[in-house]
Amino acid sequence: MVHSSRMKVSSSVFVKGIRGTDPIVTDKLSQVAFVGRSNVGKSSLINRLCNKTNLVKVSHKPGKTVEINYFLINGTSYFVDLPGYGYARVDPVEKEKLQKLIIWYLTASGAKPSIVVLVLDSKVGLTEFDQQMIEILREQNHPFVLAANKIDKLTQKEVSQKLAAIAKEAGGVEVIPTSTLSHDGVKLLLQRLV
Ligand SMILES: Nc1nc2c(ncn2[C@@H]2O[C@H](COP(=O)(O)OP(=O)(O)OP(=O)(O)O)[C@@H](O)[C@H]2O)c(=O)[nH]1
Ligand SMILES: [Mg+2]
Repeated sequence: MVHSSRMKVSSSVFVKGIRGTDPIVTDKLSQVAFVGRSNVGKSSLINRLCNKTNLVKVSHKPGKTVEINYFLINGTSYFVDLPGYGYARVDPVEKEKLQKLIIWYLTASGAKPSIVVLVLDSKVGLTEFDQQMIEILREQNHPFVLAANKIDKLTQKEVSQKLAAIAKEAGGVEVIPTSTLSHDGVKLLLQRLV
């Protein structure tokens, strides 16, 4: 990542999508990985962080991202957009495949992300799947932060309550409230990824 106190994304380019072993996984450039339940806004957050509307495809339907997508940021690091897990209405066979791909990336691929952003829907809070993901991240010693996204769906008061609950349940992990609609927290999150 760029060594500046005020990180800015001045270029972002799609490199490739992978579904398994690939040299890019152990590339020497650092990678910031975005994981979380399907439909929480991982791809939208990457677009917002990069100031683009269409770098990554997003959809109202969960299960939009089906590969591990690499984006080159400022020519110096990667944002890695992972498929989502745990959405009830996604086809079970496809769900299982995506789940395996996510677990492979985090545990067996050899990837050493400099930080993982675990994205949540702040209205939903931490699900059992998210707790399992936190366990995996801890076991694998991947540094991570939580992005509590979609805070635009909550009132100010609800945001405080939800954030406190999430922070408590996550056991002291840093929680950054974000919205890709209002842009709240996006700059803060970006600084955290430097
Ligand atoms: N209200 C609100 N909606 C959001 C926000 N961020 C994303 N969305 C919407 O949530 C839906 C899913 O967004 P995506 O970015 O595709 O979510 P994802 O986590 O990448 O989903 P998968 O690829 O299926 O894992 C889209 O309809 C987005 O417009 C937000 O901050 N607030
Ligand atoms: Mg996505």
